[in-house]
Amino acid sequence: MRHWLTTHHRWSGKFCPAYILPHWTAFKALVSSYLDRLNGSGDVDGDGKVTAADARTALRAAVGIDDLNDLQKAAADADGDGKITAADARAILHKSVGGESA
Ligand SMILES: [Ca+2]
Ligand SMILES: [Ca+2]
Repeated sequence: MRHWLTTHHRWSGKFCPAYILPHWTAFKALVSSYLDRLNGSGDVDGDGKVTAADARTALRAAVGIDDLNDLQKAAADADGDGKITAADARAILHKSVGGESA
């Protein structure tokens, strides 16, 4: 999984406060599980529900009207191909009305 938690390849580790280290693994696991839940979830606006508004936002991004931040892009990419397209918007809309995502 590609993400921003990977440390820099030249990171020495010597400036990391010792009291953080015992919690770092747990923190990384927490963030990873959050990102896994988010990826392709369709909840583009992050309100915890998948609705037609999420589909509309994804469609606006697909046609270039709106820019999404990285978290929104991850949520909007319903089919996981790395791009936001009309197919993702359709899948989100389908999910919002109770169907399974594509
Ligand atoms: Ca939403
Ligand atoms: Ca996609």
